Amino acid sequence: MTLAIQTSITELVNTLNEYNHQYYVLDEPTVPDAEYDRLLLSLKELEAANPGYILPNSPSQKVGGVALKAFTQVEHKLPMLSLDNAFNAGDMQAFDKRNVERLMDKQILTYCCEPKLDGLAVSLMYQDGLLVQAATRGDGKIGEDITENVKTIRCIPLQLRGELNKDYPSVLEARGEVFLPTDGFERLNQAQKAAGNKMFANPRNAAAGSLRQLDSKITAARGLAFYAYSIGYIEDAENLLSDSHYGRMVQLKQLGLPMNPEVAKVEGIDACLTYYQGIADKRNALSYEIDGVVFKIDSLPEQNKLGFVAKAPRWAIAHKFPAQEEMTILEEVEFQVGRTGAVTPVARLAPVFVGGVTVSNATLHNADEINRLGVKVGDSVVIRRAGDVIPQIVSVVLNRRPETAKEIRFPECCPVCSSDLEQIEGEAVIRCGAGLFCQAQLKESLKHFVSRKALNVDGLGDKLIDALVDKKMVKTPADLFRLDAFDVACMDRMGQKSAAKLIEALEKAKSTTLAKFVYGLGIREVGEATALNLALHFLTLDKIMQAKEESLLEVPDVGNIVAMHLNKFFAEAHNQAVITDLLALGINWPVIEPVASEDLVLADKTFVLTGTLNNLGRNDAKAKLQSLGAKVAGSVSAKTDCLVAGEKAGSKLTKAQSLGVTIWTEDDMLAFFAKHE
Ligand code: I6G
Repeated sequence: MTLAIQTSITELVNTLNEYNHQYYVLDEPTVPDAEYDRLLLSLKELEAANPGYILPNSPSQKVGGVALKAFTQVEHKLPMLSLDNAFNAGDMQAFDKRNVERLMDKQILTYCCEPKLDGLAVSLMYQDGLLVQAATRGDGKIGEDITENVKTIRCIPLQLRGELNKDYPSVLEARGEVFLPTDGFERLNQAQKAAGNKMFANPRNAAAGSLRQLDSKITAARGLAFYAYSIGYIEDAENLLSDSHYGRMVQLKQLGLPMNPEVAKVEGIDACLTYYQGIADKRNALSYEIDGVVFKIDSLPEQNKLGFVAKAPRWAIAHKFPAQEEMTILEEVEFQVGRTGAVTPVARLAPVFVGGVTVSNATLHNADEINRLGVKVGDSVVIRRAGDVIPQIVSVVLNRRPETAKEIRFPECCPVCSSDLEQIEGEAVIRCGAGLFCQAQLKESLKHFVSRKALNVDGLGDKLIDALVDKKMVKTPADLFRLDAFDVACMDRMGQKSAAKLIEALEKAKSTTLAKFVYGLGIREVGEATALNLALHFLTLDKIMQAKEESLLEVPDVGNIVAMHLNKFFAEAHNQAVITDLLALGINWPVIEPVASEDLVLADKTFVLTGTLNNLGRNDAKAKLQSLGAKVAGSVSAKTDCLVAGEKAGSKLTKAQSLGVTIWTEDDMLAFFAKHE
């Protein structure tokens, strides 16, 4: 028995040390954090029950990995610790209860809270106000000297603001997180992909990779950012620094070090849990990735009383979000044909709980992606589910590949209709060229045609459309309006009542708008905004159908490719016949009156909408702004004239404020519309 325990401990220690090496030294993690955390927890439990077998090299005895040899080693003046984790409200309540009990005289404790960035902890040493040394955390005791690279991070001051010995002490170590904002991460990965280089699995690895460049010019180009999170080592600080953690953060900010604007001070554990939920709700709107929220006892005297356990402070905790990455098995790959004929490989996975839901499918995008990942059926894969984004396979755990792993073969013809597949040079997508003659494309086109933003037919779900196509009751979108209530009532899970309702909904959907109709046709590259621009520009369907490339190019946001797809779509006899049929069956829309140019009061103005608009939906607000001549863009830039900020506006609002862009509330916008009715 004891031998078995010893063997298990040794195996766990070796495995975890290997994972640590891959993560900290090579910047090439092979397993998700959650898998690492699980193994570490098993090891800690085994060690707690068998303290005699704790190995000196056990990862439970140290904070991180070892320093990279390419950089000079730096010994931290005070250890850079790690944080204990809480995984649910119960863990947080237990943390608070422990603190209350230890501090005895207080029931409600004040906490300082902030998002936990998915970045890299660094130490910045300022001597007489000058940045003299920057180091990574390394193993907590010894890190790597990354001074030259850190100096390239634009938001990190080389000289503190204020006066020596008045505003800051002679030696001040600021600690914080270096991170790569999400847009920079995406740009970097696109560039890596285009150059045929390995892509980074997450912003943390990208930040680490960018900081550990021997050529600091490369670091400079990566767009890294930094938020301070505490003060470390100090000398000659007598009476200079606040004894509140929050107070110290504000001081750091005054000295010129960036502080996360979300940092807040709250009273008691319930307020901590509310803060956590608030950050979880706005997580997707933040411009950087986070994996939880850090809570710290605010009072430094209280922190000192609480002290440390092993390698973490008792007075701080990271309340983690559910893991966004997990490992599972790729069981099968199926090929789906979409509305435009694109053949997409879909990974069927052994179900796994990730990011708060059970996931059993992930997209593999296209053949290039399969090659890039080098994935085979049977492999252990790391999947990532962030927010509402479709789950992705981010990497393959090669050292777990079974001998039976099978190569993934792309089909040679359409898996649905057996037509030939086409690949346009330079495009990654492989398509079935059979159009609506391919049942898969027909089904998806119909789903798009009846969707909320198109004809908005109530009660016509995906399953019913699949069944109508399978039974050959519908061969074109026009056939939907020829359906007979009696035939529909005979279908599975339908009755007379639901059939009558569907026919009624179809009748109602016949009255639409030109923009929705054009969008519903599902022309490639013609989304909602382009359809609206086409409608506002040409005013009638006939003119859109007849438009030559030159006049299409006059429409905002229409370029050569969109114009080509429009011309191609309307030139096809089959599409013309379906449109004629639809119009004959009674599809109609109100005539669009030409707008006098003096009514285009927002001509040449670029608007951005953000947050929740309570009175007008996002689409209606957009349409109204466009009808007054405005351009509505997706992101804030120096070219933005006005940002309309609804409730819970996040990073776009912050960016607009920093750029001095005019900001309207929803009420401001409604008042403007009322004036220009
Ligand atoms: O790793 C960390 C991330 C963020 C931290 C931390 C933090 O505060 C927002 N704070 C401490 C005290 C430590 N690690 C040790």
